[in-house]
Amino acid sequence: HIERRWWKEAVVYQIYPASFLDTNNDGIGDIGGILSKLDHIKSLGATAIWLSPIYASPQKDMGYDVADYRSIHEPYGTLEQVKQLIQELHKRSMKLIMDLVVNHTSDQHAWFIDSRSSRKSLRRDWYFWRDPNYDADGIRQPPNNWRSIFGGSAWTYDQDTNQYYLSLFLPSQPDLNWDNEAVRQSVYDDIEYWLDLGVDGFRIDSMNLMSKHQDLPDAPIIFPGEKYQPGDKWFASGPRMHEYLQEMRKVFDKYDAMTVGELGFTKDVKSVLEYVADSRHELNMVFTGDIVDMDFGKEGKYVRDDFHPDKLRSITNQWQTTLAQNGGWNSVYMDNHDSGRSLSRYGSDLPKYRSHAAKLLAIYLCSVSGTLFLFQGQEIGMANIPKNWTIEEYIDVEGRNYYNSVLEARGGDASRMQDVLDQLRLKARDNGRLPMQWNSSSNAGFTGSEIRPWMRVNDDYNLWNVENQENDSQSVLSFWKKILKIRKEYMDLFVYGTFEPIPAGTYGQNIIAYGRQDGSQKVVVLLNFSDKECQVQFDIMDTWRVLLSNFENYDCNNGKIVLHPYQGIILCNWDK
Ligand code: TEU
Ligand code: CA
Repeated sequence: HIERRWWKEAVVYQIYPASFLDTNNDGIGDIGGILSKLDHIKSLGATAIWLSPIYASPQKDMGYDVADYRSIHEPYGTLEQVKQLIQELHKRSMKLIMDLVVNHTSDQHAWFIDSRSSRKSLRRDWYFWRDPNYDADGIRQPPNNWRSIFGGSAWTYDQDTNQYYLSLFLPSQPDLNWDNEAVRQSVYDDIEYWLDLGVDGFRIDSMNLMSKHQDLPDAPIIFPGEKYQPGDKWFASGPRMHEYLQEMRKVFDKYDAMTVGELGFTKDVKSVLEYVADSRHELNMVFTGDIVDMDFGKEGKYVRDDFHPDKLRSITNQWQTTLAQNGGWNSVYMDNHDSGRSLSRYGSDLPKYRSHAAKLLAIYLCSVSGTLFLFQGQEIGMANIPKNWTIEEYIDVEGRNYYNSVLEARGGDASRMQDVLDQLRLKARDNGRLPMQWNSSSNAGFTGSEIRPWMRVNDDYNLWNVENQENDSQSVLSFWKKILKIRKEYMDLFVYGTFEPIPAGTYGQNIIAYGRQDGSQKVVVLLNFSDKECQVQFDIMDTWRVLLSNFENYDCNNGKIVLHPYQGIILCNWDK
């Protein structure tokens, strides 16, 4: 028996503020834009918004570098508008989830400015400061061999005090030292500030990096010959991680706030349960990331490894049969601001498949158990950056750093970079950051037609936009509305019901299939994750009816269902 909670039933719509809607014609999305589209989000069937960071920030990493947790990045708007947003959401019975980025701050945060000012600063220990190492030739080196998640050393040298500070992401994102109690209390104060204003929960950024091994030991050599190595063995899910979460949870519990932690590197079921099992009093759920990483190569994100339905099947079966059954809970998502669009990677954005593939992914997401997270644009089937765009259109620091490092390794020959561009086109974070496509006017209605948006608008906006799809009952948007209604109507089954995996091979390699059940109500979900027609042996004649499919016509005869490319179908055992 699974306990009912509001956050388990939530449909969370993630907004990437810079790319949502610009209302003052500076080319950057803003809170005014969000306020004006609440009815769109509500009509879709979402019950909450997760807002990527809107705090004051020099924007070296699009706001994931916070300079002041209590004030708003000016181009986005004012605190008054955020209060209004909370009010308008609550009026609509919707919730606001904010991003909590406290593994690190910006180097412009007052805490860091103070910490950096002198070795004697009272806040020196709020960050990780260490003396240089000197190699055999007497050359200054970082304190250890950790590699930054964005490339290069994870240490940044400070000339004035002749020490290095730890920066697992950018040099402008120094890691906070959570082992220092004053740091933790200050962060909790900032959290309470927002909860007092009425915020309903947090998505906790880089959650499990907040406790590092206290000796910061060298990383094992995983890539021989490379100077810097992945140090996650020592900086992910460190020794005091659970202690800190339990301490922080006391703050959240005062407000019945929801939490979802971004969990990197730690992947096994047992460890995940230690974060999310109810009895642990830590987090409500985590983003494990394995679905957004399905096409990453072993040697790194941008190394080619094709998507195969087998991967999605086994990841789905693993989490769907373990977390909720052991007092934990799943988050369900395929898209966010850190990844290419799932449509372009696991479905297809070719014109002949695009609409059906987007709906297939919707069927998957809405028919498994957990709290559902959608990313802006997913509801209209937005796609990745077009093939013919050049490297100049990619802005994000992660992809740019990768491109530049390969370019350098290849002697600066830009004509030999096509393979890297192909990988960026699939997985670069920029893909999820193109402006939202509202209508077919120039710049897709995202900003004024004469304005240059901060990121280029996808070439396909003329056809693929909200306005067109609102007026089309066959559109991806109409389908999302329909399926979210069904998910809500049969919440006990789709959100809380049991999950029965149907083993690989039962219906062929390309089909993902599973059963869901609540009491006597059952569904079977059949998903063709390929561009091939597939025949499935399934006798639906007497007991089963079609609850929903992404194709108008289905062909079920003599115990066989013929699934079109990218067809998904939910069969139910009750009369509709
Ligand atoms: O992401 C954490 C993280 O580990 C990412 O580097 C992720 O692995 C990568 O983006 C995949 O390409 C969070 C935020 O979601 C991300 O936007 C920030 O850049 C990062 O933290 C630093 O705050
Ligand atoms: Ca603006």
